[in-house]
Amino acid sequence: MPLDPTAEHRYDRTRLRQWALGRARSAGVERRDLLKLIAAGAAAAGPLASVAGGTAVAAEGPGIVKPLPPQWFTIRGTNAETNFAALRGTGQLTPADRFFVRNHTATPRIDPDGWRLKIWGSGLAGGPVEFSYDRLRSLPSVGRTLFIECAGNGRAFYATQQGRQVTGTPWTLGAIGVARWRGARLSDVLRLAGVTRRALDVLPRGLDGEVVAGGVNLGRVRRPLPVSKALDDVLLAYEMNGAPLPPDHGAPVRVVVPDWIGISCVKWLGDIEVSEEPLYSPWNTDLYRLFGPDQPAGGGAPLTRQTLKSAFELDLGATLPVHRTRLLTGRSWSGAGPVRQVDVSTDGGARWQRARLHDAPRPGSWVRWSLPWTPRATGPTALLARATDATGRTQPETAAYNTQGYLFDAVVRHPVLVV
Ligand SMILES: Nc1nc2c(c(=O)[nH]1)N[C@H]1C(S)=C(S)[C@@H](COP(=O)(O)O)O[C@H]1N2
Ligand SMILES: [Mo]
Repeated sequence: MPLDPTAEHRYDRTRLRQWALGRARSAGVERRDLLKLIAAGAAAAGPLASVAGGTAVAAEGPGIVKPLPPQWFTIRGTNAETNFAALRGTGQLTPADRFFVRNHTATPRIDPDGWRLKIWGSGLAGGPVEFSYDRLRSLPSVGRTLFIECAGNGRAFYATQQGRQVTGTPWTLGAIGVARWRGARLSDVLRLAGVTRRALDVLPRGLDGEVVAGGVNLGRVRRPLPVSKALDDVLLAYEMNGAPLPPDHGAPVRVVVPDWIGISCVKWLGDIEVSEEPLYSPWNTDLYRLFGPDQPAGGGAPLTRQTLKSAFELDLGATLPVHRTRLLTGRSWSGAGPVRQVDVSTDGGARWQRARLHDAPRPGSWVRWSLPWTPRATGPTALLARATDATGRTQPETAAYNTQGYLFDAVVRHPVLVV
C-alpha cells in the first residue's frame, strides 16, 4: 500500500519535536556538534556548504570510476551531472553510462564475495544478522522503474531566475536518472532479521569514506527512514537496467526509496541499524531540511518526497536555425504522482501548447514528451515546459526559497538563440 503523505508528514513533525526536546538519539555524532551544524545550516553560508557541495576534490579528478565524456557530463566537484541533451534519443531508462553521480567522497571498490550486510540494533528481537550477497540474491526479487534524483537538482536556477544565493552543488536539471532497479525487498530482509513491532527508525549506512565538513567528522553517509516506509516499498537493489550495479551507483547493493530524495538511496550499503528510539544523522538535521525566512522557524521537517520538474533535452543556450522545424523533446517527473500533462511555451511564456506525451504516466518515473517548433524570428528567446501531476499540482513560476536550495520546482526558462 502506498504510504499516505500526511502520515510521512506526521512522522517528520514528531521526530522534529523529539529532536528539539533532546529525546532523539543522534546516530554517531555528538549532539553538541549536531547543534553547531544545525545553527550553521540555518545561516545562508554555513560550514556545511562543503558537504552539500561535496568534499575536497582530489587532484586527479572527482573519484568516479566510469568515464565522464564532456558531451554527456558536467563535472561538479566530486559529482557528475548528466547533460540533458545527452538523453535525447535514449529510451525511458537512463543508460548507466550516462546516469548522474552524486558522491560525498569517492566511489569505493567492493568485492561482492567478501561483502556482508549487517542488520543490528534495539529494534530486532535477537542479535545482529548478516546477509551475504548470494543470500540476498536468493530472496524473492522485485524489479521497478524508478527515478533517483538529488534533492538539490535545479538548485542553480535559484540564483539565475530568482536572484537568490544558495549553498550546495549548483546542478542545473541533470541530477536525475531513471533506471530499472532489481533487488530484494527491504521488508523481507528486516522480517528475516527479526524486526519487532517496537522498531521505529531504520538507518542504512554506506561503506564509502567518512565525510568531514566544517571541521566535524560526520561519519559515513546515513539517513534514517521511518520503519513504515522501510516496510512498504523500499528495495535493496543489486541490478540496474538488467546488469549488476556499476561501482559508481552503489555496487554491490544500494537502497532505492521510491519517490524520495536521492540521499535516502544509500549506495554501497554496509549495515542497517534498526532502532526502537528515533534516530538522527546530519542528513536529516542540518542537511535536507528547509531553512530560510519563508520556512518554519528553526527549519522545516526532514525532506522526503521529490517535487515536480521538467527539462528539455537540449543544451542551455543552444543555437537553433530560423525557419527550420525542430522537434523539441523533454521529460517531466514528480515524487507526488505520475505526470499527467505538459505544456510548452516557445515565446518566453506568453502562449502555451500541450506537448505530446510518449509514455504512460507512471508513479516514480518520468514521461517523455515532444512538440515541434519552427522559430520564425532570430534572436534570443526562452523555452518553457510546465508539468502537472496526478495530484493536480502544476509547476509554479517561482520556487520557495531555502538557504540550501532544495526542491526547486519552478518552470525553468531555457535560453536558446535562434540564428
Ligand atoms: N553511501 C552513499 N550513498 C549515497 C551518496 C553518497 O555519497 N554515499 N550520495 C547520495 C545522494 S546525495 C544522491 S543524490 C544519490 C545519487 O545516486 P547516484 O550517484 O547513483 O546517481 O545517492 C545517495 N546515496
Ligand atoms: Mo543528493
